[in-house]
Amino acid sequence: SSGLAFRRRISQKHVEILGNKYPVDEVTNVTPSILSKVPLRLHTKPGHPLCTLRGLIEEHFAGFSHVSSFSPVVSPFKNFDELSFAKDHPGRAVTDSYYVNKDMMLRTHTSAHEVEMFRKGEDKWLLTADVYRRDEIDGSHYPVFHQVEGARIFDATPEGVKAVEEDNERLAQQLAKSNIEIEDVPHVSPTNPVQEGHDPVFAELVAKNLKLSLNGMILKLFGGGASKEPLKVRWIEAFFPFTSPSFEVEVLYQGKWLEILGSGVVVKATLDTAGVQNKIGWAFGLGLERIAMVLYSIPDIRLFWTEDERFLSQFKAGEITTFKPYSKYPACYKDVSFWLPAETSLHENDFCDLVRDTAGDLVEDVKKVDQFVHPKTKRTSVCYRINYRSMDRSLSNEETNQIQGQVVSELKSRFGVEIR
Ligand code: FA5
Ligand code: MG
Repeated sequence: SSGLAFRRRISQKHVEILGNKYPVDEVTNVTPSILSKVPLRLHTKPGHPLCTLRGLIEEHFAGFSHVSSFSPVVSPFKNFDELSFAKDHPGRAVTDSYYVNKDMMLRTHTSAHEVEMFRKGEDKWLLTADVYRRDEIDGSHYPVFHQVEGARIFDATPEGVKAVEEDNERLAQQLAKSNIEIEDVPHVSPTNPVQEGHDPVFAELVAKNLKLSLNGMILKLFGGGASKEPLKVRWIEAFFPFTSPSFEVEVLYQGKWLEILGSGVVVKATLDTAGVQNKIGWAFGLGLERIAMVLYSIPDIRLFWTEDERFLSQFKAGEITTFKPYSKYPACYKDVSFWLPAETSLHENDFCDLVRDTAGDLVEDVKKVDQFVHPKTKRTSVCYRINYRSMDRSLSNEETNQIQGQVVSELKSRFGVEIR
């Protein structure tokens, strides 16, 4: 349904992304509002909080090369297959990812470039980029966000073992002097195994190196305050098709555990594909917005995209300061209830994209507030509540009604629903 909806809306044969033209087909579901974000590259704008945070991370990983110039348009092969994703992985669905057409998509994570980076022959690298996922709408979800991917590989030789051991000792000493409280999980376990073909002792040392390196980074980012309370970090067993063992990291911030990254020991298949032999190492991928919202006290993820000087002027390159919110403008709630046509399934993400595409950043939140099946006709009725609120000004009721009117008419013309 998404591809059709898109074509009905912009009846062009091609979409243009960063100067390249891509033919539109029945799979296409990128929207004009998403495409307008691609050239912005917030992580490269000096003074922007995301750019400053990227800089601090690059500073921490001294000696790592860094790249931030890859195009977000990649093949599904690169985003998924090359990273050992199963053929039926849900992330591949058109409801979850943005497809330019059947052959190309917008990357859903920076891991899409792992093989490419390893193929360059780099042993230590960082990569920052914008990534795209179809998702719900609220204050902490946006269909475009930014990730930093990092990796380090060691020679699978006795000298390599020695190098990791020495590095682990150095990193452990740095952490020992700091005010950090770490809840750990075993480096390997029956449910989080060493890969076949990896020396278990070496693999454990590498996992330990990963944890020490990232704990050091977290301490640098979050541990700067004068608080006497120790910084609390917890490691959790995780699963990714392209790492084993795998971990996620959460940081306790203002009473809540916040997931900031995924990581693990790189699967051999990734390095093999990249033509890298006799090496073993780790990789991680972290969300810049997640961390920036906490460090700068930025309350709404849309703010990263605003051009309002009251936002931008508060930040200085290289410095983390607390954001002082300017006045919050009133919210305006509008409901829309409709019958789904019998033969259509309207995914929640289709609805959210339609709203985002019509109302842009004037929409703060979308919630499904009701759904039922009519006992006789068996038709499904749904009701969504849209919260309109500008971050820059007060919206008049006329303006909100007009936007809501557009949402309703788009809904009818794109999906053929019957408004109740
Ligand atoms: C990944 O994207 C993996 N590629 C990470 C990885 C890399 C694992 C290398 C192993 C080795 P995940 O989907 O969990 O994993 O996202 C990683 C981080 O991105 C999350 O921890 C979070 O900080 C951030 N993130 C994920 N989804 C969102 C979102 N919708 N909005 C903001 N940040 C997000
Ligand atoms: Mg995750």
